[in-house]
Amino acid sequence: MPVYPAEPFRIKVIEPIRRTTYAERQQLLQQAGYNLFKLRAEDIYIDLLTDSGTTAMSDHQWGGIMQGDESYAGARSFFNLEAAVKAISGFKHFVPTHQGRAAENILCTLLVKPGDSIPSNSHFDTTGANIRAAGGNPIDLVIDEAKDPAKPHPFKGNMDIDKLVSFIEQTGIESIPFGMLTVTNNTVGGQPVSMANVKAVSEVYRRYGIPFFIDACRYAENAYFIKLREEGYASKTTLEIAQEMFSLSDGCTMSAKKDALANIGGLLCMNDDALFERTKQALILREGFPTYGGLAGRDLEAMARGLHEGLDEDYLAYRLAQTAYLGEGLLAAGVPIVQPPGGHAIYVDAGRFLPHIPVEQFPGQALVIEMYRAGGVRAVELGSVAFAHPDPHTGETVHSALELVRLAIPRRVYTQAHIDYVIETLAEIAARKDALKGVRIVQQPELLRHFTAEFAIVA
Ligand code: P61
Repeated sequence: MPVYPAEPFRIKVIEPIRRTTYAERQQLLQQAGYNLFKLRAEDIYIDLLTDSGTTAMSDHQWGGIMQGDESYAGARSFFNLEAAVKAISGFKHFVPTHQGRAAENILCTLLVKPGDSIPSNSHFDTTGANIRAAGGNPIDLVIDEAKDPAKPHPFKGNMDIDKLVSFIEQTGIESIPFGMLTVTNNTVGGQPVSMANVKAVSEVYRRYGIPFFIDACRYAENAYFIKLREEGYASKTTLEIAQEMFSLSDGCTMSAKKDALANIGGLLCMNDDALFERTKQALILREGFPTYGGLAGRDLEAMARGLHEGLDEDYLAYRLAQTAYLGEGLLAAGVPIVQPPGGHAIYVDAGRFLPHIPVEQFPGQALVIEMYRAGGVRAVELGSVAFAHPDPHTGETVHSALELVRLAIPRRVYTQAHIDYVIETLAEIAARKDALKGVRIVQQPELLRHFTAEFAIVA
């Protein structure tokens, strides 16, 4: 039996959740066009849609909410945030933004020209969409091991350095305004990137004079994986590991809704003085004045305090062990997952779990529908619904390499009994999985279709 880690906190405030009946869920699914983004959250029992913005904040953070300085310019809360950002990241400049994607949007608007390419280990969908919206091409160069869900690798999120070098050689540096690296690598399963890999990526980008931006949403979980798994880091603090990682780059985008333990917020950090001047202008146009960036002073305060708490090693040990507990429980129930378990989520290999459903009928979507119908559990499809796109040359649909379903764990929210309930729900589905049916898309938007597309069950 996997061991459930004891929580390094106790509960001071609770939020009731309600179990619906099977018949209610059947009807709610139909009304939602079988898209779980369209359900009302209060009709969900265990919500594993995302770990983004769903954190339970601490009493210290809630205290900061009361003390937020709401001044338009020069608020005290901004300077508290600045102190935290500088202590952890060491970057010369930063602006707050309302979310991670706003930071990506500003960076892409300022630097990407039509026809440019931005390499990364794997871009998340918002990053890819922001690059495409500016006319560029997001390029994923993750190591081959990441493409095999069953294959364990301690740093499965790594960039393939050989692929990066040949990509740069073939493309030419004129068409690569900056390069990225996502830590942890959400797209391939919340998998960490090793410090050795960050160093190698940094060395390549610097050799070619390409500015290096880290997508740092889950940098603290990544730092703790490095501490646990990489030689030479066991006695370093996660803060020291994070500082070393950031020092190898030229800037970062960050959604504060993950490892900064906040419900809203983002950051765009950089060392380049000229780029920072342009960033402030773009920020004023889109988000707000540079000392609040689209957020209330209280949000800046919650972020400042959350950034420190997110690096706490008792919390990180608990966090990663809770995720591993869910992963091991699912494996024991015969549910194939991306191995090893990631930091913020377990990714079920729906393609392998439901081999009788072809990719054109979206096995991942079929599974998330059934998880809700059977147990009121919400997860998200991260397969061909989220990632399939037309080939730029032939126009034909390129399906996702993997048909995954993500069970993301909100930080400090659910207990062992909740996690056990999720395992039991999937175990029950596993026993009758061959009867599950695929889906087809009835309507969809042009970009980021998984948020709003509607489906019908294939007869
Ligand atoms: C998530 F279904 N992630 O994982 P923002 N980079 C990375 C992210 O994971 C990320 C962002 C940038 C989310 C929220 C989400 O289609 C979806 O603060 C590695 O959300 O703008 C966000 O940060 C963007 C879920 C986003 C989705 C888009 O659940």
